[in-house]
Amino acid sequence: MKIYFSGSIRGGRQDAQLYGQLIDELQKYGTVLTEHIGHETISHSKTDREIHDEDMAWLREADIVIAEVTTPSLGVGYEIGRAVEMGKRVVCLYRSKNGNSVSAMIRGCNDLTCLEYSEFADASKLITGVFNQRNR
Ligand code: 6K6
Repeated sequence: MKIYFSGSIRGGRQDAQLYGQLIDELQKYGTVLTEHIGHETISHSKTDREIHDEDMAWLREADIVIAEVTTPSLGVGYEIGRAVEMGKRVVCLYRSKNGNSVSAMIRGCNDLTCLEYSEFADASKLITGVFNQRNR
């Protein structure tokens, strides 16, 4: 199982540590193609074109996309939209904090699943459910 984990980079890195925990959890179920999203520092050595093309290749290769969408990010929204168009299974995880809510274009999309959680332990249970379920 190839898993594409999507999480904010230029949208803000306040949840970077949590992304790392989620990626560790996802590695129990398959290969996470985008492990770097959970690293404390992300390399600046590639051009934007190289980043885009490399990420799109991984997205095409993935069996499932798991996106953490609490921190709004243009790149994450773009990846979700492209993945939906590719017919991938897409699961968005989010925390409702400070009254902030996820975009209606994500929560209102019938072709993906949005799951709310509070703590990492809850997210871990949701992930178990996602991978124990054959269909969306
Ligand atoms: C490094 C430091 C600052 O910007 C970078 C760029 N590096 C990236 N490397 C790999 N993937 C990236 C990078 N920038 C964006 N992405 C992709 O977009 C990832 O797959 C994320 O899921 C998503 C984040 O988008 P933004 O808009 O928050 O950056």
